[in-house]
Amino acid sequence: MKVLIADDDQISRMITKAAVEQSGHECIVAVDGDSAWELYQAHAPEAVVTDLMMPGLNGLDLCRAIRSSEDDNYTYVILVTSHGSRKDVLAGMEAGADDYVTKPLDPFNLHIRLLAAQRITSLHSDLAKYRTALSNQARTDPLTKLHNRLKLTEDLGELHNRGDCPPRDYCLAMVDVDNFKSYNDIYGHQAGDSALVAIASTLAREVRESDGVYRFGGEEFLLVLGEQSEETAAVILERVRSAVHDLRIEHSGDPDGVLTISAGVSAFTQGHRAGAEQLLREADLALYAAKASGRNRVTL
Ligand code: GH3
Ligand code: MG
Ligand code: MG
Ligand code: MG
Repeated sequence: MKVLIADDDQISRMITKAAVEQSGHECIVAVDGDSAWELYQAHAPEAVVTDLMMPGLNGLDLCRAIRSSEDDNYTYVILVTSHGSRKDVLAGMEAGADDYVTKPLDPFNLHIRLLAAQRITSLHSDLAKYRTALSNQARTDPLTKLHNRLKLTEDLGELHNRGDCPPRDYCLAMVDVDNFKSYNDIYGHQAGDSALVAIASTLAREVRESDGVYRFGGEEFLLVLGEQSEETAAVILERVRSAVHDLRIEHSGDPDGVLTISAGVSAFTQGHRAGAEQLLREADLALYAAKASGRNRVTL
């Protein structure tokens, strides 16, 4: 572990440092509470061994500062206190410390506490990884590996709620596979799944890394194209439509003989500041028009 030691007394500092190093850990040493706080922020140590009484920021202040700044990483805090000061220990634990050792410091005593520190911080880091993995999974469509509707709702919310700044111009494109029910009927559900995967990766390939590609529902996808005019978005969607056509996935139930998509585009501009819900409705209406006028096309 990376262990931060904070003590204003030079002899105590040396004794603690020797003990921590003897336990096999890397040391960062601070001569008072304020520099400890700075070093903590710069180095993100897994554990802190801190004296209670220090000029400026004391051990309790340091504990509180650490606890209120933590997000996913947990820092294990051990207080070094004088003998017999129960009140100090209680205050320290209430401020967020995990454990304490008394002066004069017994290296063995500190060693066994650092073992516990290692176990607890490693548990916390496993938990954080697990949380991240779960959160990603909840936002990913298992079939196509695209982002799902939950992630779309969050991303659109973020676009529209950027403090005082109005959202930048962007476009939405609602994409729907043509005559897909009959594709399933003719070729089977498994072939349908494979076709959706192929179409999904084509959509992702044809737009920029910074654009959003989501599986909206069954055979519907949504594209979020950042900083694009509606006309440019239509050009991009035309390229996407053509790329899906060029996959040449045979579909005997479709007039084109291959699987195709239709798309409806809507735009958020400074002149038309509709909310996300409204833009989704507009894209859906445009998609409906694309379907009504013959499919395999893009409509604004
Ligand atoms: P249109 O051109 O008007 O969009 O016709 P369509 O047949 O594509 O539209 P409809 O909404 O009638 O049918 C959608 C089909 O998509 C029905 C459903 O079984 C299929 N579908 C939805 N999700 C999946 C999926 O995950 N896998 C497979 N294989 N099929 C799916
Ligand atoms: Mg002191
Ligand atoms: Mg549909
Ligand atoms: Mg369809």
